[in-house]
Formats: sequence, structure tokens, C-alpha cells
Amino acid sequence: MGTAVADGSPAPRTWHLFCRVVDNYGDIGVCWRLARQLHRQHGREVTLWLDELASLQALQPAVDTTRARQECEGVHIRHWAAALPPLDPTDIGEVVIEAFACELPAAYLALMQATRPLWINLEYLSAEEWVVRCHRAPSPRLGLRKFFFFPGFSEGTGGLLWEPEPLHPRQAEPPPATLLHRLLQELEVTGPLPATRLAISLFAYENRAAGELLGALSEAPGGVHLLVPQGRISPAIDAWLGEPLPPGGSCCRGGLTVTALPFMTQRQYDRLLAACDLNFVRGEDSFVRGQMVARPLLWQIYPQQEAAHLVKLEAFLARYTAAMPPPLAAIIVEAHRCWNGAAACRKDDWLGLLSQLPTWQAEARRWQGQLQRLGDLASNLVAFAGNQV
Ligand code: TRH
Repeated sequence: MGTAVADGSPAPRTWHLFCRVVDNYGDIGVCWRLARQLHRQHGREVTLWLDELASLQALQPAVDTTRARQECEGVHIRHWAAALPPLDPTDIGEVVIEAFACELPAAYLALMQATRPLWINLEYLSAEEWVVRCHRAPSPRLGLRKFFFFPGFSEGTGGLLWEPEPLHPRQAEPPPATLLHRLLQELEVTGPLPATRLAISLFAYENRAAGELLGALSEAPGGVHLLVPQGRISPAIDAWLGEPLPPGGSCCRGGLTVTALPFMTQRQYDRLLAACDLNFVRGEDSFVRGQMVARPLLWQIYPQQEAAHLVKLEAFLARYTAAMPPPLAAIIVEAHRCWNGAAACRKDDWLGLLSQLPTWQAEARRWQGQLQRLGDLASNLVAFAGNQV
């Protein structure tokens, strides 16, 4: 086992993360953020084993999809190919994180039986009550110490992924409008852009409520600038506009300007979230980030069979709105049900939601503070691993 590392916290030092891309970008989005943070913030030597390098390249273009081994932002990246190259015990981390029960490769597992690392199954995020009971529960396998580790929203969970403090203190953050202007320049979005009151980002799966939402936004008092990264929602946007909108292009309907954005790096997308007044987010990683930038958000949960996701959605909404003024809570709950296909959407509901944004903004900040008190997931993992050695 290693010795104390950069931040003075206890060993172990070498951490290996295994990530299998199931679909979309959430699995690697979470793993990449965690890998970077374990290295940057905790000085751990981190190796990310990943089956689809192209998914990471979408988030971090410096990644080379042709290289089986490389280093990026201080993280060692190894291609988790169907057949791994010969491994020896020095290839095994002292902590092995199996993300989202991705099933470690047999050759690696065999060596783990010799080196006996700490094995952690990092689970998906859920606001349901049972998570507290399962968090850190032992689940020994093959004679090895294996534990479940659950991110979460309450005491007794692993908390969420966020960076407690930048390593290089930044100057005071510019106002959101400046952040957005700079980001759009960087993305080469040059068209005539509106000087509107509200900036809204839209990252979503296919969604039958999209047309109704856009109709409402086009009638919002003061105007809306809707920013849509290219993705699964884009065809619905084009259909509503009646014309294809290429990345970088903008189009107006009533008081609504829609700008199509290219798919950005993860850091750029984080900046978009921080720059908008309201963010439509999805899956897990954008959902978490949307909360940690302390902005109002509307979550499209990853759909599951037999509507299992709606139970998870309600569990989140109950926690998220518990301390909010009841009228605001009711509007937020209804809008989420609507955006997730569990209730009918009406234009007036969307307009009512927009009128609540100033109050919601204050609540988003309070919620962020509440989550921060749980500590951050990477630090909680490091502390947990330190206690196991
Ligand atoms: O892409 P997602 O829907 O991801 C998932 C996966 O479907 C996964 O299988 C599922 O289990 C999980 O959700 C719950 O949404 P998510 O989690 O928000 O991940 C998107 C990532 O993409 C996130 O890290 C932000 C990043 N991103 C960019 O880097 N650039 C962009 O332009 C955008 C829009 C997102």
C-alpha cells in the first residue's frame, strides 16, 4: 500500500476505474469527472479503463481513439478492449472502482485475487430511501473486500460529484451574461443574438412535450434565448421550427431565439450550465452538475422499463422541493411530471414556471448549499478507502 499523498489524506494511492459505455455520455461523463478529480484534487494516480474511447473524445477532444494507452489531464487512460494485453500484478490498482456494475474483465479479476485491492462498486444516483441502507454495504466476492458506494442527496450517502475548491483560485466569476457571450464566441456562434432576459439551455432525449414547450417560450414576456447542444432532441426542434438548424445557427419565432450549439467539451458544457437562467438536463451527470452550479433545472430522467424511472423522479422531487414555498414546489413538480411524460403539458404551466424563476434561483442556491454539506463524492470515496486500509 502507498503512503500519505498530496492532500495529507491516507493511502491508498493507485486507483483504477472501470467504465463501460452503455449508451449516451452519462457513464463516461461521471467516470471522467471522478477520475480527474481523484487525480487533481487528491493526488491519486488514476487509471481509467474505458471500452469506448470515442465517447470520452466527445467530452475531451485531446483523447486519441487510436491509442490503447495514453495520458490526458494527468489521468492514465487504457482501452478496455475485448481481449486485454497481458497484465501483471503491477497493473492492478490498490483501489478498483467498478462503475455501475460494469463487470470487471476476467484477466484483471484473476490478478486481483493475488494483489487483494479494495473493490468498490460505484452505483447510479438515486434519491430513494433505500440508498442509505445499501451505501457502503459489504458485498464480498471471490474472497475479496467489495463494497457498494452510492452517490446521493442525504446524510448517509456518498454525496455528489463537485469540486470543493478550485486548485488555482479564480478571479471573481464574471456575470452569467458575460460567461455566455464568451462561450458562444469560443463556439463560433456569431449570428445576431438577442439581448433577452432569459437564457435557457436544453439537453434532452426525444420528448413529446418539446413542441408545447417551444410554443410557450415563444410567447414568454421579455423573450427567451434557447441554447440547444446537438443531440437527440435536435430533430424535434427542427420539426417545430420547420427548418433544419445547423450547429452555430440561430432562428427566431415570436420572442424566442433558438441557437443550435455543437456538442461541446464537458468543461464548455459546464460553463453553459453556469451561464443560463434555467437548464434542461438529463441522465445523471448533467443533472448533478445542474444542481451544483446552483441554477434552476428541469430534469429528464433516463427512461426505464415499466416506468421505474418515475418512482426515482418522484423521490428526487420530494427531496428537492421539500423546503420550498408550496406554490413553487407544486409548479416544479408538475413541470417535471409533464417533461417526463407523466402529466399533460399546457402552455400556461410553462409560462407560470418562467415567472417563478427569481424565487427558484434563490432556492437553487439553498439546495446547492444543502448538498455541499454532504461533502463531495470523490473526497468521500477517498476517506472511505483510507478507512479500509
Ligand atoms: O448522456 P446521458 O443521457 O447519460 C446517461 C446514459 O444514458 C447512461 O447510460 C445512463 O445510465 C445515465 O445517463 C443515467 O446524460 P448525462 O448523464 O447528463 O451525461 C451527459 C454528459 O455529456 C455529461 O457529462 C455532460 C456531457 N456533455 C458534454 O460534454 N458536451 C455537451 O455538449 C453536452 C450537451 C453534454
